[in-house]
Amino acid sequence: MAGAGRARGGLWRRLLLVLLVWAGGAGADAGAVGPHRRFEYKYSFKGPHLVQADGAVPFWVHTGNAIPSADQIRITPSLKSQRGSVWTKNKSVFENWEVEVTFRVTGRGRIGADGLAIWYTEDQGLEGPVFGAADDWNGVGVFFDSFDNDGKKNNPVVVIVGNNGKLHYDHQNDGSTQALASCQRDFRNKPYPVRAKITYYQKTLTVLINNGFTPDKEDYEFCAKVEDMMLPPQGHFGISAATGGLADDHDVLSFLTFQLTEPGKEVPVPDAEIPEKDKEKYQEEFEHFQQELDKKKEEFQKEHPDVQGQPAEDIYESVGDRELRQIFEGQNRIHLEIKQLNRQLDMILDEQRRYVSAVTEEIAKRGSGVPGQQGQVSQQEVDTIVKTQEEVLRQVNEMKSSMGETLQLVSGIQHPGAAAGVYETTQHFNDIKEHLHVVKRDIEHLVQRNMPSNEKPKCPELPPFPSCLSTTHFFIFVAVQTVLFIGYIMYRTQQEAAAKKFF
Ligand SMILES: [Ca+2]
Ligand SMILES: [Ca+2]
Repeated sequence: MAGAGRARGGLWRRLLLVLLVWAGGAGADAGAVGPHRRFEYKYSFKGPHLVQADGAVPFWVHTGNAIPSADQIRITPSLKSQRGSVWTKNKSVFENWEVEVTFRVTGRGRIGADGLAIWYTEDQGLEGPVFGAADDWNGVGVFFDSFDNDGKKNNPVVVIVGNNGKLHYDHQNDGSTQALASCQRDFRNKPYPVRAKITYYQKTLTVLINNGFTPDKEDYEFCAKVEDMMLPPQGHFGISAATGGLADDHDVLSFLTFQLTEPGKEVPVPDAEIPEKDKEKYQEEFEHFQQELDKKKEEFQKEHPDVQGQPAEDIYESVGDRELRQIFEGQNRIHLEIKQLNRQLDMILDEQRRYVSAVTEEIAKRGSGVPGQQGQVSQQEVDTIVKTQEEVLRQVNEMKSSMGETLQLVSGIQHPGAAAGVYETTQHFNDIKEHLHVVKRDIEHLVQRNMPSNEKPKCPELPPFPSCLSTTHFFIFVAVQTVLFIGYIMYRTQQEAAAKKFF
């Protein structure tokens, strides 16, 4: 009994701590201009004790091929033609809300299918053809569509589709004909879980995505926004997924719902205490977990009396793990370098803009002043310079967009074996190289044109080309040659005479 008492004490301490954390969060929010944000545990799930002993998720129903476990819900396993979904049991009545969903879409194929959907609908869409959930829904679906049904090479994509209960989802066109907003994001096979933050506040639905490339949980990027969106006043939150001929694992790690209250409006009163029946049930669950944990701990210590602290597999990493880690770290570095390069390009662009505006001002001044003064650059020349400058600006802009695309590409590169990604990156670098060449050429042009024509340095006058042979020199030369020739003949004659005498 002493063990149970300790467990109960632990539980209440933990509950108190959680309440304090929430209260702290609420206090911080109240100080800011933003809405009051309250965690709604009846519309949320999260590991590490996600399921009860009977395999059910408290306050949620799951259908189809969904498999809840302690730390996640596998909405579909990576098998062909699977469908699964999870829905809140109760309808929420929040006028404004926010959900934070953490999930992983993983598969061994370069392409996956079909995708995952986050829902807010009037009724639970327990079974159906729209990413594992029912069609003709009344509410909104945010689709993470992996497979490119319309062949426009624009998947994976995030699409928001609203429905009043009468619309049939246009699966063949990836819902592009019905999309209220969308953004292209690769959410498959990321090193960290992908996070989606969907906010419905003052009739505006906003979707932010953390693409799972860094461990930073708050690294959200804007994806899409729909204004003046009317949603049913009461509805179920849900998440569903489906596979087709191709298949991915669709795993949801957490689904956290918050009720938002506009500043100045009355903050909802906390829920009444947990019903006695539920309380007993959870208490029992908790004690069960606690006992099991203690038992496992004791067993482990008996079996491994010399091991302290962390288990061995956490201390050592395998060769494969290390390689993966190194590749990932390398890619992160590339990512950062390109980001920095992008910033530097921005700075260059700014400088160019300033230069152009300065030149334009100068032209304006000249235009109003006395035209055509000696030693000044002509109007035409300045115009040419401005045009060239504009061309350079355009090129740098193009380069910037190229860099942006490359950045996205690098973010999109997956683990080793993504040959196509690498190929495309190489292509991009080649493109950038070409752009750089164009910019270089333009700058050379610019340098040439910048030099006013009348200031071009003149070559010094060359002295008259010297005539190599004057008449006098010629005669002297001929005379010297003649003397030498005669001398030689005389010498030869003497030698021959001497030789004859000898014989
Ligand atoms: Ca699709
Ligand atoms: Ca498509």
